[in-house]
Amino acid sequence: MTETIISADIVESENEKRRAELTRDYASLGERLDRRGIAIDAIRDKVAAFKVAVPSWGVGTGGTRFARFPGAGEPRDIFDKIEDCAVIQQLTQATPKFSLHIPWDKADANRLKQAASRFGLGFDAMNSNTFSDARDQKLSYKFGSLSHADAATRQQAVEHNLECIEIGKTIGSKALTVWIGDGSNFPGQVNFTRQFERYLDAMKAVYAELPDDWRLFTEHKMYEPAFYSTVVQDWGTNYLIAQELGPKAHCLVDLGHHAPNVNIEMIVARLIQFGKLGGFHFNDSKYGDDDLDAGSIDPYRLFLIFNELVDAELNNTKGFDPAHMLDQSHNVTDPIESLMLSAIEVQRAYAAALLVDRKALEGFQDANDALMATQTLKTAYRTDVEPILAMARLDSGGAIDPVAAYRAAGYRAKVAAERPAVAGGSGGIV
Ligand SMILES: [Mn+2]
Repeated sequence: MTETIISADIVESENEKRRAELTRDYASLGERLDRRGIAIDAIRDKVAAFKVAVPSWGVGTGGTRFARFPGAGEPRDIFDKIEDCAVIQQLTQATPKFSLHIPWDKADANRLKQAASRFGLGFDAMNSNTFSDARDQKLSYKFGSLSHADAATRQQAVEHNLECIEIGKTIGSKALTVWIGDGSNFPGQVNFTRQFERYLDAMKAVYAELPDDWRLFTEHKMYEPAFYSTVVQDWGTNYLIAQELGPKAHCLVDLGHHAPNVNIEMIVARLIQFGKLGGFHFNDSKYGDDDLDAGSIDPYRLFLIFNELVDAELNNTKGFDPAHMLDQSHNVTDPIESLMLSAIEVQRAYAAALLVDRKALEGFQDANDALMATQTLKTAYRTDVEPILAMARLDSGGAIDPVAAYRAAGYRAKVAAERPAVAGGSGGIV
């Protein structure tokens, strides 16, 4: 029996307030979907089975390069973070796994395992960090890590990634995500080719130690912290890396890591087609790597990405098994509330994409009927799938309205009293 943090009575009484309306809304939507030849229960079951991992660094308040304004009751260490993740899972039933960041979350592996299993949580991908210097680190990453000009610094970065794999093996993780900040700030500062060669050599050393049942995710990002050139700057370079390394290497797509207006759904389709889509860091952006809440700026783009994912899922595309993770920075909201709603937004995009009439769409595409083809997508996107999402949560033991239940429980005020504010913390803005 796993423990829960929010009292079951509170969740139940909050659900009771909304159960009758939800039942009616679900029946009404079910009738409308039935007219379109869609069985609502089948969609609900798929949504209930859809999970997205929470980043451990997401439950702390983030910051910008200008300042960080800490929130009340911020987690002080990984064990507080695990409790916050447990709340998110309890109320949404969408996030049974969370992702560790090393060295921020370094702790005794047995304690980590015990703390997670108390709440029935598991560990998602391990995330290494060679984009900042750890306190006791010998060589600095100021001028790069895995692609550094100095062999000893590269070796140190390789060893850090191997350590992440070792920790992950003991706690049951099955993937390593590598994002580096390496690049340059001035034309001429680095030789692009030599720098990338050094990176590939270092990554080959990491890949060589990857267990057979693990996957290696490399994450591209156009710029920042490097402002002139970045070693792993786009999906093309990312694809080259995955090809060079081998079958266990895949590309990770962070939605905020592209130039504005880039057609991310098309990148996703390409990576699927060539068997190299590893997974996602979901978030949203207006200008750059804003790390805003998933679906908060451009929910249609999120839907269009899921349109590609559902297409691959329904086609039983070989090797298609993307990892889903949130990667956001919460500066003005309660991180737990943002992460709950973001997990739901991702499920919403998935649910809506499941409603696309794919046979009709293919017909319109073959007939060059652009207007009806795009309307076919819009019909699915415009469908309010909220009753499906809420019913999936309710059936799984979660909350019909997770934010309402969370607020009714007074969790934030409770932890604010228990967790004195700490300077700095480990809120990430990656
Ligand atoms: Mn990311």
